[in-house]
Amino acid sequence: VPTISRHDYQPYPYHLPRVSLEFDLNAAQTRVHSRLDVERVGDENQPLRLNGQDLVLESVALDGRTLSAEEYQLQDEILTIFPTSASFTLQITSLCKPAENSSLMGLYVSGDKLFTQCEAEGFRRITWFPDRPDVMSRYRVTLRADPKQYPLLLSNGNLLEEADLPDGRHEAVWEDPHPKPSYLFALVAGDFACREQAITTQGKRDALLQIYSDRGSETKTEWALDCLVRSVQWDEQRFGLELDLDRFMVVAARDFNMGAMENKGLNIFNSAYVLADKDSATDSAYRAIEAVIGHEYFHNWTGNRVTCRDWFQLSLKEGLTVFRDQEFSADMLAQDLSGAEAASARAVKRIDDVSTLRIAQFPEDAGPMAHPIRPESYQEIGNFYTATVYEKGAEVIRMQHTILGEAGFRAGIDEYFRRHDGAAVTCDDFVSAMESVYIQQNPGKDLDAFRRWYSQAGTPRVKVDLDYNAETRTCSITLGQRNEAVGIERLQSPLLPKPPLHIPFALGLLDQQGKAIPLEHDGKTAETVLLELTEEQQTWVFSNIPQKPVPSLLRNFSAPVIVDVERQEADLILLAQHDTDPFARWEAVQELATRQLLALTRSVGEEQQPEVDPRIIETWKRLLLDADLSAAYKTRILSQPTEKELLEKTSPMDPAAAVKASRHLRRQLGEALASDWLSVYRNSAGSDEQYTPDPLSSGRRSLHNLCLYYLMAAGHPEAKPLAVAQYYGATNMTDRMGGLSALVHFSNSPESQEALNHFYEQWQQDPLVIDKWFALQASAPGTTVETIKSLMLHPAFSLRNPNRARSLIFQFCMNNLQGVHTSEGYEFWADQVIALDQLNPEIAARLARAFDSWARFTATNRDAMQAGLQRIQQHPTLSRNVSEIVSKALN
Ligand code: DPP
Ligand code: ZN
Repeated sequence: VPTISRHDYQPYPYHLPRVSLEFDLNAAQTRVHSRLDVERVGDENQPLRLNGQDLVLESVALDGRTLSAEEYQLQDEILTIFPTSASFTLQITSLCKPAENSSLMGLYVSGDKLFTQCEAEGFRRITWFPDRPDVMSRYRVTLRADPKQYPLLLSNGNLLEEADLPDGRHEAVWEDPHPKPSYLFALVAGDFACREQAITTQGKRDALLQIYSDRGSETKTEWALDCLVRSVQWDEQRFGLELDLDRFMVVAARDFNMGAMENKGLNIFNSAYVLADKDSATDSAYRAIEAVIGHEYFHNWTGNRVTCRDWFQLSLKEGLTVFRDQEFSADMLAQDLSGAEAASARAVKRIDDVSTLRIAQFPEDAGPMAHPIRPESYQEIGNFYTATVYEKGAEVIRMQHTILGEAGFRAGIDEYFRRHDGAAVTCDDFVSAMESVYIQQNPGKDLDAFRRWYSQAGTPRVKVDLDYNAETRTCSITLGQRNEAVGIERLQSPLLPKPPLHIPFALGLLDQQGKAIPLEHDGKTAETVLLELTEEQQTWVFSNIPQKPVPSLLRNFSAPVIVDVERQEADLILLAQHDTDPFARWEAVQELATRQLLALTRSVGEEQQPEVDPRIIETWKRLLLDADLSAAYKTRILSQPTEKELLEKTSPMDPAAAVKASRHLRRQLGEALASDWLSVYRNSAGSDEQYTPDPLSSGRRSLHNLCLYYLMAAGHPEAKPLAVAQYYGATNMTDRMGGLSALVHFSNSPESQEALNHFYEQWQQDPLVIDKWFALQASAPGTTVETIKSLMLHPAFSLRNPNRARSLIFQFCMNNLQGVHTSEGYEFWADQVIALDQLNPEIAARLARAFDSWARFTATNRDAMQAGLQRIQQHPTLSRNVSEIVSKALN
């Protein structure tokens, strides 16, 4: 399999200003006629190379003359034409087979409808084309189909005309006024319900927002449309970016590989990120819909108006757009709040995002797939839609925001669009726009060290040393950074030290009573200072420090690094009570719990597990009863680190010990504070008032469910009856799922089985709810491979539907540590990777990554995982996707 390198980029030698496509749509076989206006930009005699995959070529004509098979070349999914003039027209007719396309890339069938997915390289499954993001064209699209089966025909841009055809079919003609790369092309055909809203933009343009979904589900698109309206307003207010289309459509698909896709003017969404009502969706589903609707809408500027020159630049649009959707969500949580309340509301989002980063990205950055946010090479680009490109990419954008400040960042964004609107550019172009502002703010400095975030993989470690001098009343803080070679870097340049990065490090100091000490820095006095670490090691000295302070480090998680510092438990407890930075406060509590958990893992073989440190229980109790903390924040600060996070910190990685320690701590916290959990549970009960997914009431529900969880963990006599009552009495899905998961996770009892059966009976018609039903069972503690295999025989299970495969197989393989880390578990996993790969390589390659960190596990686990990887590797028909993953893992 060839490896593609970033440095091999060559501009495409032709322009394609106009593309006209005609589709004779049919599920079994669709005929596509394309007409390309081509202009040479490079030297003479350059062949024109077009990509095509799984297509049947019917004819090629150059300037109206049909070419014979000798006049073109067709080899290895490349069609080569040898034009003789500088500008010409190429017409191609080809066939594709949507119903046979289980990869869900290109044109495919979902239910009785047709959808497309083109990013990254799916357009080549539709027609022959230079399928690369730097070729931008204006598209005109004609869709023809049977009006009974496909009454609605959608594509990008504006609807020019609709007509009934003499042969009984109908047609629709669409034109997109904005030049775009092929990966943003989309079409949809089928019968849909539509919910719409007319809006007027900031600049007084009228536009129509539309959400299309299966007939019958239009009752569940109110929230998505509301999120879309708020996304449009937010991008105007925060970034001055306005909708540039007359209509903006979102269409829900049941079968979809990703979360959603930002096709110009015609976003196609996994229905999981569109459909919600109080009876079927949880509060977190509502929040996820808001984030994804925002994300795809924000791509209209960051991704579509300014796109990527090549796929190595993927983080240019993804990192930036994730940062934007995170800010959108945080602003929505903090709406109508101010001061400390707003900060705490925003911190809830920050905590959730950092947890995701640590669970998904830190391990990636330490494993065989480690890559910089701008990868240097790939075999299959589909494998690089990663937590690194997305989530670490967003952290790298956030650091630029932190360094420049809100106004400076906004000025940088304005400059970015001034320079690059309408173009396909690089990550470096983005940093240069930001740097133009940085230089104004900091004459004589630059962002050279910052740019290394784009070329170096691995999570940097920052060591903190504090030195207090009572005589001079000064405190010096020394930061040192370590960047070790990871993944492929080890093989390439194991001895080269990696140069230092530009790391913004936010710091505060508290006195021994927990009061913030004002710090003088850069001519200002503040409670939080931003230290810009750009060298291996630097020291900052703060004066007028009355006593030895307790440092509050990496406030708001100002950089994606690991902090190494020696701290006493007492300092952590002080921070847990007093830190005014809500993120750092949460972090201190996590650190306390992690230390306890690690101690428990070390004594896991001993007869008696140690008692939990009473100071931890005391800290937990105070936080639980603290009237100043919001319920949503309390839920985060009182949740112990997940089994997966703990597993990452054991060395060698020992899943059995991580599971046992987690459960031990959870039970002890449950028992020790039982009466408090119970009273908070009672006080946080909802009334039957109208459900809304607002931050306040969803925070209350999350705390309510957390209390139930600890009560169940403690085996409290009242817990099970409460869970049963909550499950059957719930008036919304959040409470219902809270009751059901408490039952299923903690008691393998007749009540839990009855509730599961009841749940299935009630919601069997709703695929998204049945996904939850599968997922809950897949992640339950008692679930074994046998359970999963019998659930796979359930009539509602299908490997072909990505959401269903994710809800059962991925949940089990990725999140059920107890069930999957067994020899049968690993065997099952390998079997499923192989089976999925025959249908859908993108999805299979995701599952193939479940045991990337196999080499860090205890010997027994390690050998069995390796055997599974080898068995996959030896399979005779492996996709490029899975083969890249397993060969890197075994390297
Ligand atoms: N659909 C994916 C996303 O929006 C890829 N662009 O991130
Ligand atoms: Zn995206």
